[in-house]
Amino acid sequence: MIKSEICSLLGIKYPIFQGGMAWIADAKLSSAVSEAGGLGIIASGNAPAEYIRGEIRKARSLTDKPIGLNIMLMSPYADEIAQLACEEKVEAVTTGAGNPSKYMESWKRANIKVIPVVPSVAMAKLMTKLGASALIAEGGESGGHIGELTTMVLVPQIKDATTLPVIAAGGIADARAMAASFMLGACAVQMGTRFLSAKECSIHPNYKEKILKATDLCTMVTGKRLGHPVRSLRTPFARNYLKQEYSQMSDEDLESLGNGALRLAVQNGDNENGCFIAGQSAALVKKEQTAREIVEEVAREAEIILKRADEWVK
Ligand code: TUI
Repeated sequence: MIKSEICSLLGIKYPIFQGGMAWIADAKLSSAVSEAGGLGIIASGNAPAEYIRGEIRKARSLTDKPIGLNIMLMSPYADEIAQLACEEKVEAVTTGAGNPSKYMESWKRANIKVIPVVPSVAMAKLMTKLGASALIAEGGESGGHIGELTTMVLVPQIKDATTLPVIAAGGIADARAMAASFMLGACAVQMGTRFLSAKECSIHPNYKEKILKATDLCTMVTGKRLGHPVRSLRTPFARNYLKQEYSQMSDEDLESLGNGALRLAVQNGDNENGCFIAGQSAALVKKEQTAREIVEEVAREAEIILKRADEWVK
């Protein structure tokens, strides 16, 4: 079985995380992934703390396996949710879209494993110094808010910059990418887009259909003008947003154009006004499966690929 240091660190069977996707990664999806032996992660996104508390408790009622909480650091509720993680004693906190330094001590005191997303070597060194338990190296192939570098170049650089376990993310939706990640020095992977196809993922059917039909050039990046690039499916919303970035529209109006668009995609399946966040690996997601089928298939096939690796060298 494919195993690594992350499994003993977190008490999970397979070295597979489910990404903390805002509005999407709820109690149902995350508990299904954890039950299957991966690490299910509840996403806080921009949601209020009490809503997240409810999701954590619901997940606890559905699984007794470890669960993670992703804290989106640009959220207006980030302080409260950081505190909530301690109160609810989640096993692991992952962070995104910012620097979690000011929370690290309190999480460590609460015995929570802290696993930040690090988009650069400098951030990896800082998080290592401040006592993170592991690091997620997320390349720009991923969906949502992205950094500058690709997974292929980021993972080995982060690996060289830290002694901590490294989790690869961005562009990973199947066993081949998992095996490749291990070759780059990672000891686990995080998949977001692949789990959008999970039966337990409660996104609108229009969203799921778009993922299953996605092809190679189906995603694009918007938001560069405001300094927060976001990868999503190439839809009328994304095309229009990009057009407005090159128009005279004020920064404030541009920002409000994006507000609520992800929620419209997730809950209403709004093909015109929704922002359908997805990574470049959407084109590799072919069918709907249970979270268990996804976790077990990716783990089993990655093991086969890695075992065969010696056949390539004569
Ligand atoms: O966070 C993500 N993905 C996300 S967050 C999100 S919600 C959002 N929507 C619009 C604009 C911004 C956010 C949707 N998808 N992935 C992890 C990630 N973290 N990617 C990049 C980063 C990151 C960037 C800068 C982590 C740390 C960082 O540090 C900068 C600093 O403060 O030094």
